[in-house]
Amino acid sequence: MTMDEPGTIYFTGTAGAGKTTFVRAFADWMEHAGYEATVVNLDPGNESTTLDPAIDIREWVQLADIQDEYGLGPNGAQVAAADMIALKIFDVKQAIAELKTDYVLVDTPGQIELFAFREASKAVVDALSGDRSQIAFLFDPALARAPAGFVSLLLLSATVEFRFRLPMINVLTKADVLTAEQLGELARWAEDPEELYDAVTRASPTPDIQLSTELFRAIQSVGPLGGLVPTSAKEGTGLEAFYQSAQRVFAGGEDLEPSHAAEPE
Ligand SMILES: Nc1nc2c(ncn2[C@@H]2O[C@H](COP(=O)(O)OP(=O)(O)O)[C@@H](O)[C@H]2O)c(=O)[nH]1
Ligand SMILES: [Mg+2]
Repeated sequence: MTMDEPGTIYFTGTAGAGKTTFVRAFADWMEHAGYEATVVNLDPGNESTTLDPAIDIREWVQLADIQDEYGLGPNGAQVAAADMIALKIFDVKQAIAELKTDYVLVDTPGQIELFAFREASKAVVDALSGDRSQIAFLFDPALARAPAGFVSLLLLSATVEFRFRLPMINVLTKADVLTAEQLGELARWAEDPEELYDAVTRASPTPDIQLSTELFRAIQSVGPLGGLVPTSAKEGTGLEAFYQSAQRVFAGGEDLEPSHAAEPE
């Protein structure tokens, strides 16, 4: 690890999970706390008027141009763009290096499949990431508050980890829309797969026991979530706790990768 290498955090999660809003809120929090952070937008379809990234992929890759040039609709253009980003990534990397920042906060495409499931994204992350990189996976309460939704997000988070092989932090967004009771429940599910299993079986009276059991065996062998940091970008809560979690990962480097990533003794 070189000390002048910035710490990079990629923010991912399902469409509407709050990635863009969180990146802006966290960048503001960091600035107030006296840290140097640079916001990078890797979402060519970003429509946020508030993100205000220092480096923006739309300088290099424009959806409207791709639609015109290749006769594609909006979805096709998004897919083509995901691959084109990889071709421009060394320009992005150069632009980041010139800013000499301590932290790089990367907003990723709204549709998670464009980031998580495409070979090009692996190339993008490999090219941008130094030794100090991690992924924040954002849990949207709209999905996470039902047991089945929570399980789906867990599996998606594990898929992202499997693809990128980077340390992960799981973050609950929009905590302000949940009651204290709901927050407590989500925290228990995050800590204890048995609690989650009970909730899933309670929620569906005739669960596919075989499938649920196998899925939970997989979740358990992947290991505990390592917590779910509750945050609200709207109210500015949980941002310091998120910073501390990210900091622990950066400080520990290899040693602090999730426990299940470690080789058996
Ligand atoms: N209540 C609440 N809404 C939020 C919060 N963060 C984001 N949102 C809303 O969730 C929606 C999606 O947010 P956005 O950041 O665009 O999600 P993205 O698609 O993951 O980038 C927007 O309507 C936001 O205003 C939050 O902390 N609290
Ligand atoms: Mg977004």
